Amino acid sequence: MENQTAERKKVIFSAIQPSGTITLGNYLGALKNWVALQDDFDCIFALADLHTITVRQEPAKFRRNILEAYALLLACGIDVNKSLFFMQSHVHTHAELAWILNCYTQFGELSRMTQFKDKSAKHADNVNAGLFTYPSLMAADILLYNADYVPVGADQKQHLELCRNIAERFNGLYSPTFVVPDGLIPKTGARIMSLQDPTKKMSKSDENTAGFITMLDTPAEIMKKFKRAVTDSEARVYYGENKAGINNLMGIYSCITGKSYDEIEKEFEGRGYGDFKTAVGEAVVKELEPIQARYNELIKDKAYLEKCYSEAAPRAEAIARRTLQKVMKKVGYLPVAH
Ligand code: ATP
Ligand code: LTN
Repeated sequence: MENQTAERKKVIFSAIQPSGTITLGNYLGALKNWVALQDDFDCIFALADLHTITVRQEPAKFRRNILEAYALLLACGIDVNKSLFFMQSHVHTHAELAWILNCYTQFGELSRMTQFKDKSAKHADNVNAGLFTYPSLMAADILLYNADYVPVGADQKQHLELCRNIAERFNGLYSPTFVVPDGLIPKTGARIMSLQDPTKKMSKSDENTAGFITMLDTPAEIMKKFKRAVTDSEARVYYGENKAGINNLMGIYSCITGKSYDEIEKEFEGRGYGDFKTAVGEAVVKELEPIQARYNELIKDKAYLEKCYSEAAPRAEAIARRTLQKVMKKVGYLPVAH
C-alpha cells in the first residue's frame, strides 16, 4: 500500500521479442536504458514471446531463442533483485486484456501502423490477425502495470502513441482507469541503422547478417562487419547530410564512449574511414566483452534461469490481475463469487 502515496516510485515497463539474437540496435536503443533506469524506478521488463509468433517460428529454435534472450538480458545487467523480469506467455492476463483492448481499437488505427505494413510486405504469405492486432497486445502489456514510462527505440513511437490513445479512450468512456504512459526514447541510439544499408533500421530478422551486429558476435566478426560497413566516398569523419553510414557509425561510437559528435570529429580529423571503423569496432568489442562472458556463464545454469523467470511470473500476475479486474468491472462483467 505504501506505493499508493504521492511518493509512489514511477513505474517503467518495456519488453523485447525473442525473435532472434539481440542486436547492437536493441542494446543501444533500449536495453542499455533499461539497465540504467533500474535504480531510480520500479522496473518491469518482459520477453514478448506472445508477440513473436506473429511471424512463424520453428518450435525448437524458438524455445532456444527464448532462453538465450532471457540469459542475454540478465548478462546485459537486468538485475532480478531490482526489477521484475518475466515472460509474457507466463502471465495469462496479457492475452485477456489484449482481447478487451481489441474491442476498443479501431481497424483504421491498426491499418496505419508502419510496422504492420512493413511486416506484411515482408511476410506476404502469412499476414495473420495477430500481426494486425500486435499493438493492442503491446498496449495491454504496458497498461496492466500502470507504467508511467516506456523506454523503447524510435521505431516503437507509433505503437506507443496508439497505446496512449486506447488508454485515453477507455478512461474517457468509463472513468480514469489506466495511467497514460510516456515513451522514453534516447537522444542518440534510438535508431541504429543497418551496416549494409544505412537507410534501413538494424534488425535482428534481416536476412543479410552483415547488416547487424548481434550481442554474441565474436570480436573477429564484429571487426569484419564494421570494416565492411557501407559509408560514402568523401573520407572525412563528420556528422552531416548524405552521410547516413558515417552518421550511423558516429551514433554507435557516441553511445558507447559518451563522446559528443564534435569530440568525435576532432578525434578523427585528418584520419580516414579505415581508422574510424577500427575504433568503432574496438569500442563495440570492448563493450560486449563482459556481457558475453556473463552470458556464457548464465546460459550454462539453466536451473538459475528457470528459478528467475518462474519466480517473476506470479509476482507480475498479481499486479496485472488487479488492473484486469478493475477493467472487467468497469466494462460490466460479473466476478465469480467466492
Ligand atoms: P524484429 O527484427 O524481430 O522485428 P527488432 O530487432 O526490430 O525485431 P524488437 O524486439 O522489435 O527488435 O525491439 C526491441 C527493442 O529494441 C524496442 O524497444 C525497439 O524500439 C528497439 N530497437 C529495435 N531495433 C532498433 C534499432 N535499430 N535501433 C534502436 N533501437 C532498436
Ligand atoms: N513491440 C515491441 C516489443 C514490445 C514492447 C511491449 C515494447 C512488446 N510489448 C511493451 C514496449 C512495451 C517491439 O520492440 N517490437
